[in-house]
Amino acid sequence: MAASDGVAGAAGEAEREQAVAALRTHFAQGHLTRAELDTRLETALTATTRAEVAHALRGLPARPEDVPADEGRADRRGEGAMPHAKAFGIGAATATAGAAGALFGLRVAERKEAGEGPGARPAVTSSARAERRDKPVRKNHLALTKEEKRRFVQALLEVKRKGIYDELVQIHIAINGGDFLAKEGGARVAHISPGFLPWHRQYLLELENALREVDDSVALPYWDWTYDQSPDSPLWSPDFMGGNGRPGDRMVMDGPFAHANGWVIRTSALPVGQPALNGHYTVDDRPYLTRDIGAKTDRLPTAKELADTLALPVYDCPPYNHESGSEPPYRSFRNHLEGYTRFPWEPDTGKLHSRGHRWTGGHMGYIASPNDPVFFLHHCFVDKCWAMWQERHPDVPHYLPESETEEVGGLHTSLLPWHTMSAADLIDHTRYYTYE
Ligand SMILES: [Cu+2]
Repeated sequence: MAASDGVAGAAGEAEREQAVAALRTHFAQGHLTRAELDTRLETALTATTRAEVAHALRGLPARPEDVPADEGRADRRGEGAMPHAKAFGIGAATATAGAAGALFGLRVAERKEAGEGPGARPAVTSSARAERRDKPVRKNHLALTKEEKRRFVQALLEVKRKGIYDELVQIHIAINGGDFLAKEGGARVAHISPGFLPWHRQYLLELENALREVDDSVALPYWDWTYDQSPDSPLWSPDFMGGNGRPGDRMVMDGPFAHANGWVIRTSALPVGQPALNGHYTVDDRPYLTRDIGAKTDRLPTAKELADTLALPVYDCPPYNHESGSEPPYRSFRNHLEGYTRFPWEPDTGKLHSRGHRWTGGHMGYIASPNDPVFFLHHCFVDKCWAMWQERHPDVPHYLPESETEEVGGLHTSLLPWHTMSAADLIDHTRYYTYE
């Protein structure tokens, strides 16, 4: 054991942890590539002298901005010290968190760590690049010019062609499957948990970064369903998302994401058993995108639903699941936005985020929802809602719980399967992009 008792030249746990925290921040800020980060982390974690710690930090500014004091503790994968990480078996098991992960034999995180396969690209692992260039400005899709829409669609098609898009779909299936399996107890990362907002923020960044590798003029647009509610909206036009599925098999027939125009679904899953969100799935091998607009619910979320939810002054509360904030004083902005609970004056559950998925239907209705590119416009608005809520409640914690529990991540828990950022890194979206 290296001593931290003042022996000249020896490095203790505290120094190592500080170095790890600093390296992660430098990585998040784009000063290091993923490969450089890994090499330097190795050096920092095994350092027994201060000289070795210094070597891990060579050539970097002495004080990176915004290093949370205990960030280093958050992400020491492989040590099994964090109950949350342990619940997932650490590392490779990250992407096999649930039945769906096992079903698809996913080893996404493992491949990334081994540095092989498409997952090894830095582009999919950080928002670093986005921060180095001009930050994207995310706009309502209704405000995009024809040319902006064309570039967004072209970049999406290229990201799909490269395999990155389907890799993101797989990640969602694996993580979401595990989350639903753990609905009534167990570790949840990105759904039915406070991680819902930070996790999807990183997920969207992963796509946006990949899009900007193709065309750095592109930013994710959003769909504000509080008023943009018509199936005749330009959202669903053939030059953008394409329209509803046809009667019968619900196949989307027009636009860039129609099967006939080349958009092929490569990884999908269908729920098995009851209730529908029980975490059990079977392979869905239909190669075409489906939509069933208005079939499961005939209305989209309303401005009043959103206003009532934005008024809630607490991010989330125990038990940090689908029941959080169900009772007065409704202390869960997260759960009301995610849509698993409701106010007594609201007619039914499945509001806001959930309702956007259900109203669109087809692929959007279950864990393989990112197969439909409108997923990203929908979640981009959900993400904006988190930013609007923060602006409205500047003096409360913008993520809770601060410390992780057996079931959900804390402020500094690194998010699976990437292991590159925590909620703390993601709270301030203006580090990465802005909303217009
Ligand atoms: Cu999701």
